[in-house]
Amino acid sequence: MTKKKGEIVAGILAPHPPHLVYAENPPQNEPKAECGWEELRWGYERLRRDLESIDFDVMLIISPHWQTYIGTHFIGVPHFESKSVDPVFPNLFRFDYTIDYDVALARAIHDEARSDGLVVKMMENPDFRVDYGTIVSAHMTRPQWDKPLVGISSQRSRHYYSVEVMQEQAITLGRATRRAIEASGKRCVLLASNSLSHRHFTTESDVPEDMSREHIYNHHQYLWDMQVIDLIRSGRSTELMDIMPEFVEQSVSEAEAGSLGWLISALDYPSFGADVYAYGTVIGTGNVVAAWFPGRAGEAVGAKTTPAGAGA
Ligand code: 2X7
Ligand code: FE2
Repeated sequence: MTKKKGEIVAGILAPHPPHLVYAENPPQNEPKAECGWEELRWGYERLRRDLESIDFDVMLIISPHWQTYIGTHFIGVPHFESKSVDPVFPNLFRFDYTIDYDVALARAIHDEARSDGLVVKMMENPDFRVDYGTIVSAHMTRPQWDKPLVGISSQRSRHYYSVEVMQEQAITLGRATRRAIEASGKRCVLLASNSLSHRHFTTESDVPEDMSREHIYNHHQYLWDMQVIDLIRSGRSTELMDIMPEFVEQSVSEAEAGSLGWLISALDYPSFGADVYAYGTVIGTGNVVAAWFPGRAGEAVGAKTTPAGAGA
């Protein structure tokens, strides 16, 4: 019997401010909040509801907070348990995690990426500490923690070389990821864990969840975010990739991690729009929760409502 072809069933832009987990008050997180960042948290809630009707095996994630300077690394250890403490916000995020990893799929992507000329490595250190970006995006998308992850590092070629080199490598990694998924027979959800505009406040209010203090950092950042969201909603992926380098430079976007470029490439430049669940700021950074569902191409809000040629 021939093996069924694997597929990407959802590609999600899943930002990871630790504030969102803090405000959710899950039992795994030690600090407790009164409330906060409802727009984003309720957006994630709607995303979770939509994901309930989709059968999948594994979630793949690139987090900007697992950074590697020589090559792209893949988690090659099947299980981790420990506590993750955010280095910048230890007051908000001290999270006990138990995570299973799909090492076979990670290795298959690693091998495909290597055959395309990328520098790659399987990360096999049993004492590795999972970064908070991975944990926050995974938790907000699937708080049951019942699916294994594939963990992929953020290769910092943007800093070592340039934003254009970063993007080229992210595109290559996306293609390799897609091929490995298809060969695996698995149904996969991909998470690009990053904020959009990323200028942020440098001081914190006494009560972190004081929403009277939360707003976009400045209007230019907001305009960049809206332009990117328009392209996401209307399925103009090629244009999105074309403006990505400038977007990263101008808005200090966390897309510099390569995560969003990887996602768009793995989805093969979707010409259908993503569902946008929420936009909101966290310490002034712009964050969008959005998902492309290839099996529902054409249904997304943006695909129907944005006139051809609008925006940008
Ligand atoms: O890592 C983050 C982030 N990307 C955005 C906002 C706040 C904190 O942490
Ligand atoms: Fe971040």
